[in-house]
Amino acid sequence: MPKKRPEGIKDYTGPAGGWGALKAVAVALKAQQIVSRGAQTLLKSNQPDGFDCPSCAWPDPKHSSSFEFCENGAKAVAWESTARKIGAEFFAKHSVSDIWQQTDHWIEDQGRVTDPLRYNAATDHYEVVTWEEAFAGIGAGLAKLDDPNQAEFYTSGRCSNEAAFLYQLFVRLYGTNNFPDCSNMCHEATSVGLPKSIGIGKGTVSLEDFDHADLILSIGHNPGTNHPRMMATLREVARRGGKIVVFNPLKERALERFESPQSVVEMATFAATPIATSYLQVKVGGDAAALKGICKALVAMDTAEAPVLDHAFIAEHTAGFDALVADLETAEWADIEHASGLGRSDLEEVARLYAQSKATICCYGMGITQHRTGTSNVQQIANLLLLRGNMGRPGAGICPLRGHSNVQGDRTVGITERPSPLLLDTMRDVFGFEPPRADGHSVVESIAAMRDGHAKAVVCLGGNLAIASSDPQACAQGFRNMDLAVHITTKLNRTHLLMAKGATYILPCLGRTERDSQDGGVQAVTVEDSMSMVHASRGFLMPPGENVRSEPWIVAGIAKATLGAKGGIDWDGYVADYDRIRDSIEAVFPAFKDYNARIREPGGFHLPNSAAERIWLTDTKKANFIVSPKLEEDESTRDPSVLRLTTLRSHDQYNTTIYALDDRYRGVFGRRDVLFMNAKEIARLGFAEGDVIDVTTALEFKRADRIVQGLMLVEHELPDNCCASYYPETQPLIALEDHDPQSFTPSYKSVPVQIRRAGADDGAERVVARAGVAGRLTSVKA
Ligand SMILES: Nc1nc2c(c(=O)[nH]1)N[C@H]1C(S)=C(S)[C@@H](COP(=O)(O)OP(=O)(O)OC[C@H]3O[C@@H](n4cnc5c(=O)[nH]c(N)nc54)[C@H](O)[C@@H]3O)O[C@H]1N2
Ligand SMILES: Nc1nc2c(c(=O)[nH]1)N[C@H]1C(S)=C(S)[C@@H](COP(=O)(O)OP(=O)(O)OC[C@H]3O[C@@H](n4cnc5c(=O)[nH]c(N)nc54)[C@H](O)[C@@H]3O)O[C@H]1N2
Ligand SMILES: [Mo]
Repeated sequence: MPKKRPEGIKDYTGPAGGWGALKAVAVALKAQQIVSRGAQTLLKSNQPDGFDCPSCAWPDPKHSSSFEFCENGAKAVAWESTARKIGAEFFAKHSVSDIWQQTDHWIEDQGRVTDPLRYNAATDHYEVVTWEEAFAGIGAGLAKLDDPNQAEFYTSGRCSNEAAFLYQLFVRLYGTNNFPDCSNMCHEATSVGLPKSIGIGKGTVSLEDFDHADLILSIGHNPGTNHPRMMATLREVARRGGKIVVFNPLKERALERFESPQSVVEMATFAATPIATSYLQVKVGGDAAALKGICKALVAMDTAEAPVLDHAFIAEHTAGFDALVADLETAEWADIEHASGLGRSDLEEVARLYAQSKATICCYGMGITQHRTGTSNVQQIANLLLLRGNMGRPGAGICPLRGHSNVQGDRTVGITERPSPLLLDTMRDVFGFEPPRADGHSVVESIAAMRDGHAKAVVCLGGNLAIASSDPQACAQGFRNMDLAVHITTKLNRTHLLMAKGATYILPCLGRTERDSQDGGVQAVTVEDSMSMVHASRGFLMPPGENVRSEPWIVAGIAKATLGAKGGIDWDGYVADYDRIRDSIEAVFPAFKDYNARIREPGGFHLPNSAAERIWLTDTKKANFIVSPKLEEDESTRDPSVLRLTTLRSHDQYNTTIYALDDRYRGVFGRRDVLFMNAKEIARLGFAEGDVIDVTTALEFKRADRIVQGLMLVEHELPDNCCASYYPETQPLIALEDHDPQSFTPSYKSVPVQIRRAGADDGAERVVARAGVAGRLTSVKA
């Protein structure tokens, strides 16, 4: 008899994709009341003449079929092009304290913001103001700071190259490099780690390489949910006999079996394609050890008679090989097995598969980067690929799965808190001013500066910074300390409810799907995908209101109000015709040669990638093998009550945006208040599935308010000593100081925690408390 599961928990036995995905698209469109408008919108996404899907950064195939959208892309588009709107009436009716009491899902679901707003502390309401009033207030607030370094300028990765470039120009003219950016919480380990290894902080493969790879190593990412269009690529690899080896503590359904919603045959026959050849359930945070084990096994297999390493490549193209081998030789198998949770024979088998593969691609995501060892994890992936020359040839290379649809482009056009001297010199030469030279703040450093009273103003170009960052206690304090907070946004979210002690403004902007008309006519913007392809994106839906403006227009408005004539920039000229912004981008970044001409070609163009051409822009002018630190001792082995928590996205969310409370492939419906653990571990700690527990931070960062209350234990296949839960509900457990020291990426995916029994379940609505941020995040019973 099947075991009885707690409320909202079911066994999910089907493949990923399939009819469930199509049904979910219909439900998402209906919920946003845009059935006919939405269907038409979707047909334009990721088409040569359409808009770039705002959901993920997976590239578009050469010949976009009219099906080049996916379930989660559809949800993102539906969420943006919703018919619901909030303007003066909504904000007159609801005080900020009232809105605060609502769930995050409710807050965003109210619809698109249609007017500029300023908070009135006397009434506790946001009130509609004119754009002139908003710009005047913001400009005066920024201009009066003693030191420009007291302002923080956040960017979330949905913003276009054009908006990002104007933003960095404005901020550098203003006088700071404080550019906290969502990539600081995401692929910063890639941006910091890979330049030292291979001389460029980006992936080296293109989509065509997947047609030529024998082996795909897929580490720490969940494409069925987060990059669904990638599933078509993995399915093709699997169907032509390519091997796919997965490293993931959770059994993610799409990586096991996938049914293509675009394949008539699979849909009609329910015949899913098996994806993973082997599925290794590495311990949370155990990848460093696993990668070391594979490298060690590979080096041990290499003999003069039967070499498995690419010695010619190593000699010609790399540095540091001997030091790497020496380190691998000293690593003990017992330590590797213990830290990775995987057996030596399994890792040796992966090494064998790898040795047999003529061309290998390694794909990875947040399971690799969001650890204290994030940067060295990325470098170890590079080591593994370099050992067999799998870099810069067809079918081979490194493939970081980027997050936001233009997070890579924002970086390329200058959003960086640690700018190179070359970037600053070129900015000086092109624009005739001396940009600030000192490094600025990343996200963790910005939040600390805000919390500790060093920062006085914050401007957020998109995103939901206070909820996306670790340590909501620090974030809430930080935002409330501000003299000025400005949010450029499509929708309302909880960060906008953390009122500055001075002024708080919300400025409503257009989304990707919408027509952007300026004096020079209808404009297109450009974005760069995960594989360095730059292409145009043109929205066509009518904006949700006449007061909603484009991001470049808003950035230029703030710049004019703050800087006046300083710098002599023709902001209005830029806004009238975005071709002029692109001309300036090209002037600063020569890789964008003939930018305006080339984005008019269908599909856009590819930015040069030095490592893909085996040009190594490193200190040694070679690709560097970088020895990883000694295997970190797993604290939980010293204290068996300590578990390692990893924080995940559900299938129904986009980062902090919760579309709905289901996580279909993991069998969770109508709730997010769960902690996944394996059945044996639940029993070992004296609990049963369905028990309600509180989770606290353990070890170094333990603190009384680092607690999340009222989570329900759910059995899920996970390694021992590990547990998993949803982001952002578990944010209060993660200390701001718990991050990778090299890249400052928060350690979102290995948080030491303990669990204890919560109050008895009385059937009342349970709330996931956010310590220090009174109010609820996601109520359980919708
Ligand atoms: N629909 C949708 N699409 C998205 C997003 C979204 O929220 N929703 N977010 C976008 C953004 S910004 C990003 S960065 C990407 C994120 O895309 P992913 O990188 O796929 O993100 P996550 O869901 O955080 O988790 C990744 C996987 O890592 C595994 N994992 C957890 N800890 C470990 C570990 O220690 N080792 C290993 N090997 N694996 C581990 C988890 O089980 C999970 O399967 O997706 C982008 N696309
Ligand atoms: N515990 C834990 N924390 C994490 C992660 C994790 O895996 N675990 N992942 C991290 C990662 S990878 C990332 S990238 C960050 C995400 O951090 P952010 O990028 O800051 O967060 P999002 O939730 O993507 O931001 C959503 C908000 O963006 C606004 N928005 C949407 N579209 C637009 C637009 O077109 N223009 C503008 N101006 N605004 C828009 C809306 O107000 C929406 O509420 O979170 C990080 N936090
Ligand atoms: Mo991300």
